[in-house]
Amino acid sequence: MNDYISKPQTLDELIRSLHILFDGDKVDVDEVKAVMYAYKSNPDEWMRFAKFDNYRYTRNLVNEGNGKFNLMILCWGEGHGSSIHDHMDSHCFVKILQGHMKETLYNWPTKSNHKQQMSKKAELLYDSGQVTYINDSMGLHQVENLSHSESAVTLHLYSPPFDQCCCFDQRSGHRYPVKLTFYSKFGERTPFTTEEIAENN
Ligand code: CSS
Ligand code: FE2
Repeated sequence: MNDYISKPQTLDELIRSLHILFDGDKVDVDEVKAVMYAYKSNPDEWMRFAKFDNYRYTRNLVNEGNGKFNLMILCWGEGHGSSIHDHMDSHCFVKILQGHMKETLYNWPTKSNHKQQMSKKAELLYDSGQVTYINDSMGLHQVENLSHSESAVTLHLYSPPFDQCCCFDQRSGHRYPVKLTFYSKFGERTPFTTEEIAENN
């Protein structure tokens, strides 16, 4: 990999590198993590995608990765978090662009622990610049901005793309399907639908 691919200087260069890395059939997780890590967050480049909502985190589509991946910016207001969820057998890469995030990892509920509290595997804290990765074989997670005074912005890459996932109730392990929607696409607010109210994890 030459420097042009491995050391993207701007968000556009990062997107170009990701297109190259996802061109084939195989995904080299460490390579993708390293390239996302190498991109130095510059708010001037991603500000136009970072649209916040007062009540919950937003998902803002940045690039469709030639059908191979979805790259999106998630905006987390103070105290906003996701439910416990899976990733539909996709790769999930997350880079913190601004603020801090907490990730709580859970084991999958099994038949034997059915209707019991879900078991925590780990609690991790991430600072701006860091990159993390999860797939379903590693378990489930919940992602939160615990700060009461600072918002957070994260860059997510999912491959292959997916538009629904399963969420889980921590107290019972009960699972329910959730449709995932975009608050904006390519910097433009997506038209409001009433369906949206009950969606997203
Ligand atoms: N999976 C969540 C964010 S945490 S990886 C989502 O895409 O909405
Ligand atoms: Fe996730």
